[in-house]
Amino acid sequence: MTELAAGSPFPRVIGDDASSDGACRLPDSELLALHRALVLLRTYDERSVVYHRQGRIGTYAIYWGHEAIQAGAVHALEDRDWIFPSYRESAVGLLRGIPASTVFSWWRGHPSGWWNPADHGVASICVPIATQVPHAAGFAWGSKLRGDDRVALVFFGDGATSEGAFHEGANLAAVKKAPLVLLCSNNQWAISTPIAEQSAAASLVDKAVGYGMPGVRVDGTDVLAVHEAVREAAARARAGEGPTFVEAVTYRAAPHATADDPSAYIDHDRVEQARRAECVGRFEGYLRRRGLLTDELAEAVRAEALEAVRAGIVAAEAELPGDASLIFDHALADGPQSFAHDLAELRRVDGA
Ligand SMILES: Cc1ncc(C[n+]2csc(CCOP(=O)(O)OP(=O)(O)O)c2C)c(N)n1
Ligand SMILES: [Mg+2]
Repeated sequence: MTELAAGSPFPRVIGDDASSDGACRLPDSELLALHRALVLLRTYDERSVVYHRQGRIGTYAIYWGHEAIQAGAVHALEDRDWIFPSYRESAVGLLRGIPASTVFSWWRGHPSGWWNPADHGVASICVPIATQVPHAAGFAWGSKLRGDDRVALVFFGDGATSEGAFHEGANLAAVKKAPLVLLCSNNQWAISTPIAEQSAAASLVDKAVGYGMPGVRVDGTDVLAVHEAVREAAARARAGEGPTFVEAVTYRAAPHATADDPSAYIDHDRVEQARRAECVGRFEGYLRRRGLLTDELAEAVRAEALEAVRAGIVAAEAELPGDASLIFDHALADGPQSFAHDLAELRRVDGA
């Protein structure tokens, strides 16, 4: 079995030291905004694992190490553009103003965890693998037909590229020249299935050729490389040139989710290596080399994020239990009569 070699044989901006850092055209204010975004995502993720262990949220899909892909991509979009997340990007809405309490409520299975996608340009989180890809392709095509200049960006994993829904969405978007960015977070694992058993392609980005769209592969631990790749892809989309496949390569440094024990299948050395080269610390090193980050500022950013996240879990826990009827109310516009029987049964069994 071959895995992608450790290291970064593909474009990156953040080097190991000042002499290997590449050029970056972002203003200092944007670099610091990216840093706040990374720290907020990291803090949300780390606290979520604690809250899960305390029984305060349900099963949780950890994204530790994916923050550079998520923050780099969101910051490369315009506010009017739409984001289509999978469960791995459950908290990406925090970067668009969705309160932490809402995302915690989602993981608590509470109705206050639902949001209106139009409010923040963030679609509902999709758990069935790759189903968000055709949603995003359809949205992007609609945006083109209406001429409203909105790009869609869809997040999905390496495993998702094996799904029919990925193929259908990517193919339709390319044929219709829809303004779509297909962003693959290649963490090299689909639960316990390694990339080598997932695809025989030399790299996932090679799939772009078959759909007739450009593909670009970047180091997913380099927030600036991701930002640049997505910015260029979004510009192409906006210019009417259709979708782009961006493969952001990382290595899953945490369990698939809180219910997973990867010790039976993962390469522990690679995990250690990935944890040492993790994306938030890498970017902080870059900012320090550029004289933009001090210990005091780093501490203040962390404290602000922690406060937002702590307030979020407290607010989520303060919600009254949702009424069981909501399960049925939001399933179908015009539900079958059996729903009434099912609800009565639910109330009887659960006392709900
Ligand atoms: C249609 C469908 N099949 C199977 C599953 C079970 N499942 C949950 S996560 C996962 C792995 C997905 O891997 P990948 O696309 O690489 O995303 P990652 O979890 O690594 O972010 C699978 C198979 C599912 N959620 N949906
Ligand atoms: Mg994966």
